[in-house]
Amino acid sequence: MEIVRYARDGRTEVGVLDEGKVAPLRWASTVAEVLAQPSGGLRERLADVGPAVDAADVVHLPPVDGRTEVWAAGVTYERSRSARVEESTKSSVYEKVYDAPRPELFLKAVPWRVVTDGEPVAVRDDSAVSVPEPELAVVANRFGEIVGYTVCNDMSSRDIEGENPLYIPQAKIYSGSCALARGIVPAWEVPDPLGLTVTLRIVRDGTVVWSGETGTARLHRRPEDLLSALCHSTDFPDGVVLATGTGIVPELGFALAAGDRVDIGITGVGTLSNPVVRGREPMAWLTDATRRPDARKVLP
Ligand code: DO4
Ligand code: MG
Repeated sequence: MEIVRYARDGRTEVGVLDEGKVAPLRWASTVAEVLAQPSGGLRERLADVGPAVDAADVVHLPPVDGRTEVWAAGVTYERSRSARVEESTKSSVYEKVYDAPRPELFLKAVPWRVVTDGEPVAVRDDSAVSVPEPELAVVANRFGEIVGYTVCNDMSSRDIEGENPLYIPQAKIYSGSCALARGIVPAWEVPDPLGLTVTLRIVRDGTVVWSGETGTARLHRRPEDLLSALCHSTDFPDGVVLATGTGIVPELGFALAAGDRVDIGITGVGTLSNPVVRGREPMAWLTDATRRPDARKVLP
């Protein structure tokens, strides 16, 4: 079962996807409203739905809206630590943060800038070495309780970040840099979040040109500790999505190219597949919902 946001007959709804059918929640029309609820009783509230339709008859939208922010943690796997040390002119900051009590956390995206499965992700046109970062993301409500999980692609410009860590916001936050799977899997359906397999495949001209795999067992920090650090001094009235960091980073010689496809999977949580474009212009549709790639199917 997944909490999904979708468009149908010109309306945006929030509902539950189960066995190929989508049913709208009777009591909420935004994910933000769902995440403003306490976790107690959520299971029962997710059963309070209207008539279901075939999932094929709706257009899935990213599972975030309103004031829900997407944040990300960094250097939470040994592979990420070693990759930053290799790419950066300031390697010591990454070595220090890996074991420091305070984790690295950064704002990744606001809802309108998030894309979902099937929509393009982008590499900056001033970056020569960009990569996808497949990450387990926790979804928390306004009370800081983990209510679900999803898949995040934290697209990153390695060369820009590597030049100077102060460039991280530019390397990480731009149009097309954040993709989330189309659904949020409720926490009770992911009993062992530290026992998941994460896979990444990059397809170019029909051939897999890079692939990798890791497990969330290798996370160096507990997701609840990352969330607690994030919520320490910040309120999230409509909840927050927190990507927990990548354990898969291609070697420095590899760079994503326009036309590639990025396929990510996390067992029990979901999949995310996105074509890659280059530059800002091919992502201009983000600023205007009527220009979403699938908009024709959902607008009146
Ligand atoms: O320190 C830079 C960010 C690293 C990151 O995004 C990750 O480890 O996933
Ligand atoms: Mg990352």
